[in-house]
Amino acid sequence: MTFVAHFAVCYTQILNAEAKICGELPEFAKSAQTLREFYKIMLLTRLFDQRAISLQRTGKMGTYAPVNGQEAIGTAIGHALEKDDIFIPYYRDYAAQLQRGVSLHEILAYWGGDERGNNYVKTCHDPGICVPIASQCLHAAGIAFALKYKNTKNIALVALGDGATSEGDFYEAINVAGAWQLPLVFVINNNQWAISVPLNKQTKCETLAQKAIAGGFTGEQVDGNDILALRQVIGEAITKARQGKGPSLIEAISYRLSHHTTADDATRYQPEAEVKEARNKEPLIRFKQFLFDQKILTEELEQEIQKSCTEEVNAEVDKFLHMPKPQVTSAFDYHFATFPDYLIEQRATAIEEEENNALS
Ligand SMILES: Cc1ncc(C[n+]2csc(CCOP(=O)(O)OP(=O)(O)O)c2C)c(N)n1
Repeated sequence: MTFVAHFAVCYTQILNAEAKICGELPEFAKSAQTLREFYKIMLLTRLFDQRAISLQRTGKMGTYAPVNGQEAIGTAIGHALEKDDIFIPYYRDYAAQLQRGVSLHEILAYWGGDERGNNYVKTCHDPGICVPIASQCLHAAGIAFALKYKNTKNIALVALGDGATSEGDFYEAINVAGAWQLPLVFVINNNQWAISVPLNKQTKCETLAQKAIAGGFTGEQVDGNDILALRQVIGEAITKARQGKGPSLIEAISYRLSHHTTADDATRYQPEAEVKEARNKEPLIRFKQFLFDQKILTEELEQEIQKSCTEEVNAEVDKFLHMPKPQVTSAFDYHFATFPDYLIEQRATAIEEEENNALS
């Protein structure tokens, strides 16, 4: 017997859980301004997340998917992409979306069931949040194909969870990305859980990164709590795609330090000891410690950043709470180019009922 092929999956960490540098410091990490920007985005996302949960708990917004503990992934994605690239998000990508120009009040509107939350005023070429698991991978493959076909230098980046890698849509996208050498980067937020299904029940694979190998391209792991490693690895994959060298897959190892959504109770299935350990590894605390150690942050500067993030969140929440009521027809108008008869009828009934309610 002879071996006909060899594969390897590598793992990158630059800033470890003890906030110590354990890898080569990338060029971008030499800019104090860039590092403060990372911190600000991660903090803004965390504060936003807390407010969004409060809005749901007080009946002012619908079900919401928190991102606590996974802020570094979106921060790196948003920072690494160029404006004209296309980001195809799933529902834990607020940190990336806000850097793309999506307003926080638009995200709140989305979770409030308001169609205007899908209509990004400043970032209209990025698709909206995708909840049907893994379907966004195929949208991303189509988008990446179009970018290549049109000979642009832009790339597509799609985000997904660990559970999504068990879906047929994911495997089909991986296959086509490799076969057609698409300018596409897959970023998996491996937060160890798909609602209540732990990773060891999701797959027998040693890594999720290795799933790319079946598509004929590289998959690698990165510490998903390490903003420096994430920015480096995602940046390299984007450059590779932009140079016409094909797709990549990145598995970012994180932990979901929250309920799956506000409709879930993770304390019923996440082991306490595991959560405690994950809290010690979370991205914001270690990065803050690193910035203080490097004297890039001081107490005063940190408080300034806290204040400006809090003000931004307050202003966006205010905007969301004061949005004019959506048209009742918005529940119908964006699903079909041509309405089926039954929806024409339902739409007319909805308008009539709204008018009657206004009169009574
Ligand atoms: C096609 C499809 N099947 C099932 C669901 C129900 N569902 C919502 S979230 C979720 C788990 C997804 O887990 P994962 O991909 O790991 O992402 P995470 O939520 O952990 O970030 C499931 C099964 C769905 N939204 N879409």
